[in-house]
Amino acid sequence: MNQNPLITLNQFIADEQSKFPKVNGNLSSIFRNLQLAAKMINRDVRKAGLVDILGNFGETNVQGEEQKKLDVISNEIFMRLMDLSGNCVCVVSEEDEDIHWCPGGENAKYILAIDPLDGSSNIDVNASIGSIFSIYKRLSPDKPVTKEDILQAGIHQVAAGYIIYGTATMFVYTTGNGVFGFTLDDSIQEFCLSHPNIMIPEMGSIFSVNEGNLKEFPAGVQAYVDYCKGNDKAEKRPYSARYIGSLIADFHRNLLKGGIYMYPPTEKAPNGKLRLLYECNPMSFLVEQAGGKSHTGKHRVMEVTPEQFHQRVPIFIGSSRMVDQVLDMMNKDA
Ligand code: AHM
Ligand code: MG
Repeated sequence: MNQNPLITLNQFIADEQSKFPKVNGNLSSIFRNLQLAAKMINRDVRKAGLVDILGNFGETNVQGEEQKKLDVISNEIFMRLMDLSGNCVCVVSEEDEDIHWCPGGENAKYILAIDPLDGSSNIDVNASIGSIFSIYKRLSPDKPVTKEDILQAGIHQVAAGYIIYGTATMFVYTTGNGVFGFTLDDSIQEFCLSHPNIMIPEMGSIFSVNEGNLKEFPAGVQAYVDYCKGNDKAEKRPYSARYIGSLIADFHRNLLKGGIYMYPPTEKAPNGKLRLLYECNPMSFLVEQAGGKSHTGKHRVMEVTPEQFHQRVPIFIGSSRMVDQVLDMMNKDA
């Protein structure tokens, strides 16, 4: 019988908090509500094939009620639970053009950025999807929140993580002291520690990129993709191509096995596709905490000061030596 102690996410967070007696638990309460949101979204994702909630947003059902898409439902769940937490000032979400201000949260300390359900093209085809979050502290707690409080560079994140709704549901997060993964035990509805102190291998043999766009990538990126496919026994090339089109699924696999995920600039989209605040920054915090790297091709992702809430940046993220290699090839080409 497995003698490993059962550690739930709640227990783990409480233990971590007790190491810092001056910490007052406000962040833990946000985590409790994030966890609850994760369980509620998990429930809805799991029954999506049974109940007709896959339709397009805006359609009405037989009762004349508006049917909602899963990403809209997920967004509402996060907003409601952040409103209830009392510790969140506002939320920036991929689903909303404007900032969501939490009622009664004027004096709260934390700001949340979320992609409530990432990988939307995968929802209807039963492939892995996920939720992403990033948490910042407001800069001056005694003054009204300004744009600068929300537009902080990724290096100022106090916590970040994702929930992957895959073959199992996992909650993976960091507060800057390593990366920890918890798997949902359906029978007790608790996230249990399954992946302590995750470290990404320094070198991997998987590359994840939408090769359909290859001809539009900068020449250095095209050269790197070519290199990934080249033959070299000692370097275990050719690497394997793995791309499902769901950032969390691709990232999660590469985090555990070693690999690189890329969303390069293209002619049509010079800043790539992925959003800085709630896709690139949280993943970058996680990967760096796990010993990997994340870069836009010009800057370390977490050093980019955002200018807009929904800003996009190109991203090269994963095993450190693989990221170095693609940057090298891009520099040679520049
Ligand atoms: P979404 O937030 O609209 O779901 O888009 C983000 C997704 C990522 O999960 C994924 O890696 C990427 O878009 C895939 O884009 P593409 O289909 O252009 O390769
Ligand atoms: Mg997304």
